[in-house]
Amino acid sequence: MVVTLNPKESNHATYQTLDELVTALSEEERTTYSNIFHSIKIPNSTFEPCSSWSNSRYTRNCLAENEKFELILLCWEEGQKTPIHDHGGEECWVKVIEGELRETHYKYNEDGELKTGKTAVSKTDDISYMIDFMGFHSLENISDGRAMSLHLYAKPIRNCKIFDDKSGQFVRKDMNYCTVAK
Ligand code: CSS
Ligand code: FE2
Repeated sequence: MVVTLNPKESNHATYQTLDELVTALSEEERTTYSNIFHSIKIPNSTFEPCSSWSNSRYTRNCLAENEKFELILLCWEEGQKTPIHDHGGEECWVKVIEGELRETHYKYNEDGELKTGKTAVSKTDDISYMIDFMGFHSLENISDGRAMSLHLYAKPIRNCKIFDDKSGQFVRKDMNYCTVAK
């Protein structure tokens, strides 16, 4: 961890390696996670050895996981997207490492119909936040090529609700990792 003195904000810490980030998240309370996640200064090259790619779906690569949080690298081929989903009651921060993601929000209206809400585009280094009371969302890689994003979930998301296009209903699904960092 590097502590720099900034005239506006003294003792502002930045996290320059995955080890520093994981140590901070392990030691600190969840209320500080937003600050920590906004203070990440890890070079993109750090994430390349942790990446994996599939033509059939985006991959979920576990960088760290314990009872407090999980830190996952998502690797997206061009055009890949998530189904509409919730976050199993947990908090979710997403930082774009490389590329551009479009987020679309969904909510039920008073008639029980699932409606599209706001959309937002996140570019490299942008951070977004999601929690179940904000509704459901989906993410899509809209880059001309691959994208990578870093996801912090607190606590870990063991299962979540995924929208099933065929039945038009949400179904609860267990979450899996494609790779696990040693
Ligand atoms: N929740 C999805 C990614 S969008 S936040 C997942 O972990 O697969
Ligand atoms: Fe999500």
